[in-house]
Amino acid sequence: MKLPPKSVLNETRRAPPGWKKTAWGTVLLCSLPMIYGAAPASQSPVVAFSDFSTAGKLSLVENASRHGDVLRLTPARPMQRGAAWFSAKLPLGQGFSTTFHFRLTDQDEGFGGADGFAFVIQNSGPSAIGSNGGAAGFGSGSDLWPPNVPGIPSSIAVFFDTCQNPEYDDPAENYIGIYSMGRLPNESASRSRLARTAQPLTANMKDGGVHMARIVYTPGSLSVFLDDAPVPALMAAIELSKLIGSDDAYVGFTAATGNGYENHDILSWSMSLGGPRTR
Ligand SMILES: [Ca+2]
Repeated sequence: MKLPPKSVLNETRRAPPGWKKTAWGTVLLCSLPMIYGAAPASQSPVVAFSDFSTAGKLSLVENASRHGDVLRLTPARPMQRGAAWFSAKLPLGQGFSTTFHFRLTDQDEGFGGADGFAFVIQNSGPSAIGSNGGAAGFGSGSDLWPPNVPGIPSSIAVFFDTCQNPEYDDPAENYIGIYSMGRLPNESASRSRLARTAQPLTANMKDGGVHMARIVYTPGSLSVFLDDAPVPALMAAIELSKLIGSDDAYVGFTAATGNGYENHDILSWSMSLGGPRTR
């Protein structure tokens, strides 16, 4: 499979002022001002699910479903994959902020839960989905892992990975990574990993408790916050239109299971659009 043009990868991996690229990702230099406080304007949310007791404008794909008042991306069964997309493209070019709560439960005994879920921005369509197992519903299937289906082209995935796959060079069974192959089918592998969290994460994402994530895009950078931490867990230099071909995109979630499994539940989801402000 061809890699994206080198200029694209170099562009997305270049650290902006105040940040430094390291072996594990891009980090904020501690001695510099708290520029990560910039976040999109507080406008009326364009996505607002306080729970999922009603379907709203969601496109549910494969094994994703509403389960009571939660969005269950996959049930805790082997070989599942699911996606849920907001049914209209959103104009993301001026920035966005999205917050969601998630809970991962009923882990299998052998793997202790797998494979995780992703918040995905994509320019492919409202029925897009990738492979199962470690591909987490956004990536291409491994040569070692049927079904060998392609990942979602023109996508960026913030992957909350809960299973360490040696074939993908995963650093742990509990980390967050940002993945894109540009216009090509995405992968959950090391060559598509633009950034990942330092290890270990303070939070155990598959402890069965409710966790909160916030993802902030300002043109040129994407930051990911976990739970109530005041600083981002990770950040990557990203220009949406250069990676996925447009500033207008579908947004939503994917998840998958393989031999290991767990319930991947989203409990709430909101998203606002707009330009930078100081929070
Ligand atoms: Ca993995």
